Amino acid sequence: MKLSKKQFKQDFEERLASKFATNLTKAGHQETYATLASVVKHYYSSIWTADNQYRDEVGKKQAYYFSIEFLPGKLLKSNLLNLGILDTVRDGLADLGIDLDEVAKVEPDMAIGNGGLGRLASCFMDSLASTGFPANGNGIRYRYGLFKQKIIDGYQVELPDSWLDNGNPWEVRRADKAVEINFGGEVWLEDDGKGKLLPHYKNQERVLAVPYDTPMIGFENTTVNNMCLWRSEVPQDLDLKFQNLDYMRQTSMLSAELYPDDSNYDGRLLRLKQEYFFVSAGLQRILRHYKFTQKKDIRRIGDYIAVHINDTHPALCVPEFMRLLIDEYGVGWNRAWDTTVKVMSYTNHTILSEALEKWPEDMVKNLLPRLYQIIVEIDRRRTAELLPKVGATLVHNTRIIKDGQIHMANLAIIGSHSTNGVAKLHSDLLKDVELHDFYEIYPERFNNKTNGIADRRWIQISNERLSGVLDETIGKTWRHNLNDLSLLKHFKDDEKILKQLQMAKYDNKLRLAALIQERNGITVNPEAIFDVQIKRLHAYKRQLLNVLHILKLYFDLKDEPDLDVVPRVFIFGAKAAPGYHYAKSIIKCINEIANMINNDSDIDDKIKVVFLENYNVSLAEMIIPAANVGEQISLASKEASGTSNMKFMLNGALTMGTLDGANIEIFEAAGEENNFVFGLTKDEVYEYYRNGNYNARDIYEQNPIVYRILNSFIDGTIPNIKSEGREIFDSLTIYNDEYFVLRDFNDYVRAQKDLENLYRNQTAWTKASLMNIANVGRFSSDRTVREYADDIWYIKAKK
Ligand code: GLS
Repeated sequence: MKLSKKQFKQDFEERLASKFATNLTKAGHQETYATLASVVKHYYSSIWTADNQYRDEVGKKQAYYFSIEFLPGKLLKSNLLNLGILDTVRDGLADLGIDLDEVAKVEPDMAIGNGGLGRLASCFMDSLASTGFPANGNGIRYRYGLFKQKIIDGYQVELPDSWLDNGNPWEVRRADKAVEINFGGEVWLEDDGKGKLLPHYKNQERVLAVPYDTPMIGFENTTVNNMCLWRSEVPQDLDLKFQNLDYMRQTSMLSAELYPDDSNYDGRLLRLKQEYFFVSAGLQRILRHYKFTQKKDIRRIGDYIAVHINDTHPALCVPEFMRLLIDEYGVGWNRAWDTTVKVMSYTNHTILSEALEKWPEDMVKNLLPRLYQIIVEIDRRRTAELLPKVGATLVHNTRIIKDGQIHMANLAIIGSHSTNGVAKLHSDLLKDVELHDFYEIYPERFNNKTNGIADRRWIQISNERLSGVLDETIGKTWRHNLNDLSLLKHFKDDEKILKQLQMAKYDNKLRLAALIQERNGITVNPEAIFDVQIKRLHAYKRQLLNVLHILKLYFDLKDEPDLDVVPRVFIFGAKAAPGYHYAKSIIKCINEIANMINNDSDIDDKIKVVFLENYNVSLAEMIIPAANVGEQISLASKEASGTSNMKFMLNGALTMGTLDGANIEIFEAAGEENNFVFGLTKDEVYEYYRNGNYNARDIYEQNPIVYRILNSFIDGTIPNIKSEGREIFDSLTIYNDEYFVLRDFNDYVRAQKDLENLYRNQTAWTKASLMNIANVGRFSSDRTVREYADDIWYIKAKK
């Protein structure tokens, strides 16, 4: 949009006066932020309204991304950037004596997601709007987002994330578009007199779902999509006898809290209720909107909408869409089924067995009696149809209802036309191993869509320093098309450009060093290698392997204080699920090891260990631009894709990584020689599984370095970790090291040595860094969403 600085300043001052009855000299940070957001909202509202109008008139097909998590972070700067007014507003505010960066800090992170899965959904939201696709989000407006992490005495303590206390300026409550959701009670079918069976209900629990819409603004275009988040409330016309506190409490509980577990299935009733709540609400709204705007035959709806099931949490989309089509809109079963399969598509985000949702049949039957009937019928018809074609074994292995449980992945695969994984290796594993039986039956449904990242947030906003160097070196087209970063390759031997890249990195390191000083009271040397591992704390991600290596360096230096090492700052950021004891023990150990090393005068500046508490999107935006190295060291086959690996690459960090998830594609793109590859391959891991011949205890007993390191967890070397140290020691030596940490240790140490050697040669290092940046284009989520749009949803971008 076009905006002059003068106009902006006038709008801002007027709004400040009308909204808060105050002026520039008296306004506090909250008032300044709320005023700014309100002005920005005014700017985009007309674009949003116009785009909605356009969609209704043109009636093009739209996609709806159903996700139980989104992780947008802060929206102020990205809205400004996408509207094309970031610089104007920054300058205008500066004229008024206000620092935009300070104002931006006031906004709470919108953290209604756990980790990679939720963040991916938000990257997609940005990219869908920025590439001009009509595609909307659908989720839950949790009153409390992901917990805030405090580190107290080395332990993780969880505090509530009450992010809505000061209001949310971006959202629009649409009470007129509320829908009702029903749970429990009894249902029976009765002939309607014309030979049609219709459901009748008794004693249902009624909940109102109220949508809150947040605009997803495209980058310098006219597209504004909608992220619709549902809040649960008590229906206003509810009989007085139900209007009791208990009922109100229960109802508001539904959208009260995000489940704080990543890649883990939680079998609690409330979670199942949440899943049905946002699925039913979203589908009802879509169908109503279709009826209202298109006025076309409901049986053609498959030509106008695509619904995406993001992981299994929204898999109830399949039976709920069937229910709505059949019971509410009078469509016959066969037509409803064909339409459902045509409309739905599904992404699998993990092969970890603990993440695969299965709900007890009785639970589903009691909570969602009509849906249960429909699921049983889907299963029955499919079994009857497929038995003669593919035989009993395949049918049995792929049934939706098995052993008294409803298998959500099976429901999603069967009820949709597309199942994709999120990186090549992961998609291959789905086809070849994890979902092989499904692949035998529906080979055409399987495909890969390698994840991507919203590059605008992950460089233009978070790394202005590097962005500036790029603009000056290769022009600005990369800001619209990330593939244009490949132009940078021409400069790989240009000393001047390499120097500038180094300086940009150095400045970002200074910024992070200041933050570390402020938050942790630790002084770090900006010349040191900033070696970063930021992600959820999970055993398969192997933060522990990183820790063992740090201990090795520490003991090496204790033995030989004059050892010639390149100084390193090891930086961690990670939340553990509150109930994940082992992960919390690792956090405690990292913090105690940090205390031990940082306060050891023998070590001086050579190693520093920093655990930054409350890792979230905003913190990632500070850390990643300053990283020299990104640790992507999951056990091969376990990390479906990873996406922080792409953010590090974009910001010129080198990857220390295993051949897992999207790392493999990163190494392909940027060259193994420009990164550090180590560890077992997926095939070697599976070979161990087949033979059952891994013996971690042998490594512990036979490798004196490993022996010493592991003993330090239990012999008092590392202070204050009595039970936690024991737990970790036992997991490796007695419980046979589930994630092959000890098996990969030597090769990891070797790769770390290679890394150190390369860092000694700053020109060679920066060249490798440049090659990573230059080859990152394909990891833009603009590319990813285009593939979804073309191959799965069949939607077209606005020209
Ligand atoms: C995850 C995977 O663990 C990540 O590897 C992946 O990048 C992400 C997005 O596809 O999805 N699955 C999950 O349950 N949480 C994740 O972060």
